[in-house]
Formats: sequence, structure tokens, C-alpha cells
Amino acid sequence: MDEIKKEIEDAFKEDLQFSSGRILGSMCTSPHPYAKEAYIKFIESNLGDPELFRGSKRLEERAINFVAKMLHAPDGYAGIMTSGGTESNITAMWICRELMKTKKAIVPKHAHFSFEKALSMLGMKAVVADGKYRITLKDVKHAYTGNEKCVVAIAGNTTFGYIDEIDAISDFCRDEHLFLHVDAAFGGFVIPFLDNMPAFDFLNDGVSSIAVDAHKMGMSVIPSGFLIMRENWFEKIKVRSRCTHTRYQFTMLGTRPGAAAAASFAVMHHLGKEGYRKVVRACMDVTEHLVRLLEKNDIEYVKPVLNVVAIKVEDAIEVAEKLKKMGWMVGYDEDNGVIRIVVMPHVKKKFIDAFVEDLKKVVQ
Ligand code: 0PR
Repeated sequence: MDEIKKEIEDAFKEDLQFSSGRILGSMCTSPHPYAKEAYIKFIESNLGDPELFRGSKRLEERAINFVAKMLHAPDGYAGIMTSGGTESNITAMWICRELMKTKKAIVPKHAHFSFEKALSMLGMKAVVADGKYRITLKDVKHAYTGNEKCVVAIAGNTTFGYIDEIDAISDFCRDEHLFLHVDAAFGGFVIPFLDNMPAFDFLNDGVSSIAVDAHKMGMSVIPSGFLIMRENWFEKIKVRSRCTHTRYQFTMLGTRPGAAAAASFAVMHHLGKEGYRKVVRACMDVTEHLVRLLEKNDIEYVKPVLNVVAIKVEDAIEVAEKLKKMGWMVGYDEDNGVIRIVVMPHVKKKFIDAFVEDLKKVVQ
């Protein structure tokens, strides 16, 4: 027994901790203490059989409601909790295929690789909309042949944190009767709390569904994803769930953690909009600090719109590898020639200062 405990302790020590300040390339962070506490309390709960866990189910509904309101979802919306952006995007594509009877989707070049998984599983094909850092309506129109019925747009893309031209794309999708899924897995808990941001959510009447993760900027535990639909199109993927205490399931997963729902409810209702605004403001403050240091040292970067900074480098793999040897974990995208810093709440100014000193040694 002691040996097992020791092995667990050793493994835990081997894991990097967000508090070390060394993790600069992750979209996750240390969950809020309220989320951790609720998670442990509801550790046994299974939302695959919600009749047994009615309290958890209620907290899931309350968390979904918080996210839906934040996204200005209209009356008649429906939502589910998922394990994260990947499951939300797969489910959205699944519903879209069933609802629109389509096998094609217009997908931005900078879309997260979860769409590759989704389309492969669903026997669908991507029609790529190509744009620099983000896509505009022009890029969608360029890709559109008249046969596609599904469009994906991103609010906070993985490499650059850029927001596609969702308002204009939404008008186009509404007029052409296309399904528009917005992947706001990252941006969903950032954009609503910043000023002068474009409308990316259900305020655009052509937006059909939105994916948002609370385990990214929502400060909740992993796995906390949300998928909100303008109408209850989850009916399209409903299956009879024999031998559970409920008749149907509307989710990709069967057994699902009620603990994630309790944790998400706890942190959302504890922080509220004002609390999230403070979290986001602090991250943007550190982002601006990083940008000033890059400017000062003549290091090229892509001007950030959210708390994601893509730094231009000659060989992204090599730079990331050298930084790793110095103890810094950054994301890299060799296709776009950048390393990526995600300025999450655990990324403090003092870590950025030390990081830029080392970055200078690597790139100059
Ligand atoms: N959509 C977007 C825009 C994303 O950036 C991501 C993940 C997803 C969907 C998928 O979300 P899940 O991974 O929750 O299913 N983006 C991060 C990335 O690739 C994921 C990540 C998180 C990577 C933590 C590293 C890491 O340490 O950058």
C-alpha cells in the first residue's frame, strides 16, 4: 500500500503545476477553489443516469443556463454539458449532419483539429475557407459552391486567438438557410467580458449553435464543456437509453461526471459576470505587458485580440524545443511559423519577464 502511495506521489511530482509559472502554452489553468470543492463533493455522481442524481442534474441545468444567458441564447434554446470543445464540436457536426442532411461543412483553415476528428467519424468532408489569421465573409463565399449546408466559424482560434467575421457570416448563413456552428471553446469565457468586441453569439440570428469550455477561461475543472443550440435540435441525436432510469439520452457520452456540473455551477455563480470580468482584465493586462516586452526587444508577433500571443519564429519546433530545455512549455504551430503563449490566469508578469529574457537568448 505504501508503495502505491509513493508511486502516486512520485507521479504527481512529475506533473507540471500551473502555479510553477512554467506552463505558457496551455488553455487550461488551476480551477477556482469553489470548483475544486464542489467537484470532490459530487465525485460519485453520474449524469448518464440523472434520475439517481437529481441534484446534480439541477446544477447542470443551472450551469447551462448561465452559459446560455452569457451567449444571449433566445427562448427555446437547449444545451448540454460535454467533456470539452472536442465533444461539443463533434456533437454539433453530428446534429448538423442529421438536421441538414448534409455531408459537407465549410471549415476555417485555422479550425481546431477536433473538426478533423468530427468529420472523419461522421463520414463528412471539409470545404476549407482560407483566411489570414481568421476568416471573413469573403472567404466563406469563396469556399461556398451552393451545395454546402453547414458552416463553422471560430471565436478565439487555437493559434492566434482571432475571431472570425461572425456577424457578416451569420447574415449570409441566415439568408442562405445554412447551419452555422461557432466554436467559442476558448473565446466564450473571454469575449463577453471585454469591451468593443464584435458580436459572436446568438445576438447574430444566423448562429445555430455555440461551443464554450468552462475548463478553459471559465476556471472550472476538466471536463467542463458546453454546447448550446438555438432550438432543441438535440432531438436529432436522441437514442433510447434502456436500463437507465430515464428513457432517452441526447449526448455522445453515456456515463458523464456530475462533479463537473457541480464544479461549473459553483464557480460561475460565485464569480458571476463581474468576477469573470476581473479575471479577463487581469489576463489582458499581462498580455499587454508581454506585447510591450516583445516590442522592446524587436521580437515579431501577431497583434493579439484576446489573451493569446503568437510569436513569429523561424523554426517553431526548434524554438519550442530549446525553450523546453530551459523549462518553458509553449505551444507551437510550425505550419504558421509561430510559438504560442496563452496568458491564462496562472501566467503572472514575473513569469513573463523571466520567459522573455530566455526567449531573447533563443531567437536573437
Ligand atoms: N476549439 C478550440 C478553438 C480549441 O482551442 C480547443 C482546444 C478545442 C476546441 C478542443 O477543446 P478540448 O481539448 O477541451 O476538447 N485547444 C487547446 C489547444 O490545442 C487545447 C489544449 C489545452 C492544449 C491544454 C494544450 C493544453 O495544455 O491549444
